Amino acid sequence: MAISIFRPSVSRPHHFLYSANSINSQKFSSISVTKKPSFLPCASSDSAPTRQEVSLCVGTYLIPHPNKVEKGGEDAFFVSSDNGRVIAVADGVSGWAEKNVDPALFSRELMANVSSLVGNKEEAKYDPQILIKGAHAATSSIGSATAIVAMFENGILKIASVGDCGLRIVRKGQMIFSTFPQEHYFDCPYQLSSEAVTQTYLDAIISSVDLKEGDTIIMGSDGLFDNVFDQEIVSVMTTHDNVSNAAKALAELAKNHSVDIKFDSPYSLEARERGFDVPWWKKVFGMKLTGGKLDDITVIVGKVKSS
Ligand SMILES: [Mn+2]
Repeated sequence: MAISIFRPSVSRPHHFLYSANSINSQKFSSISVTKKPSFLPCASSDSAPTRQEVSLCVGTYLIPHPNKVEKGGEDAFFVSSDNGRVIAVADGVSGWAEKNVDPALFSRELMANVSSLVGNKEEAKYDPQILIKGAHAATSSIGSATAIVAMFENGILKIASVGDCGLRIVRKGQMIFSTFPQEHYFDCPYQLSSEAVTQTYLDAIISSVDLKEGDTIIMGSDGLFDNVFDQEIVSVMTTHDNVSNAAKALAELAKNHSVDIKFDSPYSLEARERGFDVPWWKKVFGMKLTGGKLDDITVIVGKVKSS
């Protein structure tokens, strides 16, 4: 469906919502078989624009944690049907499994609520923080999740993020924008939760970026950013013009790094900086903590096109 960003919601939205429920319906023959990339075609304006209109082409890819392939992992994401005017990722906090709670329930319901609010609630359509507020309030599952929501409107990307999902923007081979993770301590991110004591939309980091034609947005769960350096993201973006291929290539790079015990990943670098490392007697032999981080990996790539 093609809708210019200056005329959002001209028809009933049919959003693309992905969660483990849908991945369960896919046939998995092995860990390496993943959900096919999804592709939302570019918009083309059918009226004479008063100025150059821009819209997004969006590609997505999700690879579940190797031990969670059967259930589809605990990440969930959302791409609105109007060329990805709204994109979002939620990452269910895995610690809930220790309390016999499926961590995927909260993240999936949160994204389902994002989907219904974008389709139905006027005030939530244009403010990502208000969208997070509404989706969180409507979520009744037990659990918690980190979440990021971005909205593209009139050439401006508005972003709200709670926790350690992330977003990068690449322009002409350079990373020009990056979100920063919020955490209580190492490996414990800010999160939206069923419990009253945790974070809310008020804790979200809010950003706004003017986008130009050709810019690329990379949104993902920490499974991407803990395993792939920003420079690698830039390099994948410069070698893949197609957003679906780019999302798939990034997710597969993250997956490969995540299972490589020798790779000095962003995650292992961060861990060492925080004082986590191999025991002293291993350091004597020149050893250090390395390796990627096994996790669900969600990647959304959006490219700004003139309509
Ligand atoms: Mn994660």
